[in-house]
Amino acid sequence: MRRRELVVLTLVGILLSMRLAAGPSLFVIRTFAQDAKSITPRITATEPAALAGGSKVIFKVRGFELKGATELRFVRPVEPGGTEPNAAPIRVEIKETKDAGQAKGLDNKVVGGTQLVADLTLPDDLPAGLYEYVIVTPAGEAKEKIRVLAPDTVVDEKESNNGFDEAQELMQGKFSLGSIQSDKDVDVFALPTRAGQHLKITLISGGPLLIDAQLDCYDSRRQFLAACDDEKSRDPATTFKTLADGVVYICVSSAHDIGGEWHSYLLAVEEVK
Ligand SMILES: [Ca+2]
Ligand SMILES: [Ca+2]
Repeated sequence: MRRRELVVLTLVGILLSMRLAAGPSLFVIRTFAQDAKSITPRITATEPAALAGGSKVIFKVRGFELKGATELRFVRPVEPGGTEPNAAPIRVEIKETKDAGQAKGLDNKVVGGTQLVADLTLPDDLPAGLYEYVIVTPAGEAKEKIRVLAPDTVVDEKESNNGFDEAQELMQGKFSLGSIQSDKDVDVFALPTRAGQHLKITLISGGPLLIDAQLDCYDSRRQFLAACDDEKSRDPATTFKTLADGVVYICVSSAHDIGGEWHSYLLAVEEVK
């Protein structure tokens, strides 16, 4: 028994000394990793939240270490059965890279304190899909993805649309590109529906770190139907079944009543079969 206890004590001693020895080195590794992370270019938000084919648009990207970027390029998504991805024919002119302003109520150490602004020209026949884009900076490359939509499916959100009586019409099969332009802004859309439709409403923000969007849906009698704040990320999505023919009101807002720069979104409506 005594010998077994001695063996156990010795093993515990060895394990403790290994842990003590590993402690400082793990700390050093972690500190190193954080330092490396802080100088790695990274994208946290865009304006707008998606791009439309056949348009000229000012594209703003926020993130870490984007100052001094020399190139922004888009990559065509690989089609099913296709080969390697290749450059998408989106014309890019970088206008400026600079420090970004203070994000409202947020720490720039979390959401990034630099930005890039570019003029984009997208051809009419650019296929819709999820495109990767790459920003080349002196500190390395940052990559993200953005949706490109067919020109005839996109409706720009238009103010004022702050209540049921001034709701903006949104037909099924269309997307709305919008933004919560100011604190307490609410964007209300009127969606014509038929009884018995199973609808899914999805909001994809330009940067869920910077906007915490909320969806609230009401029927034509203005009775509550469905709501969502966060789904898989801070971007909301909700599904419901319509009980009668008529308009469904979709209200987009900030869960914290915060709006302004970097509060862009893409609103999508689809019928679930
Ligand atoms: Ca708005
Ligand atoms: Ca509004």
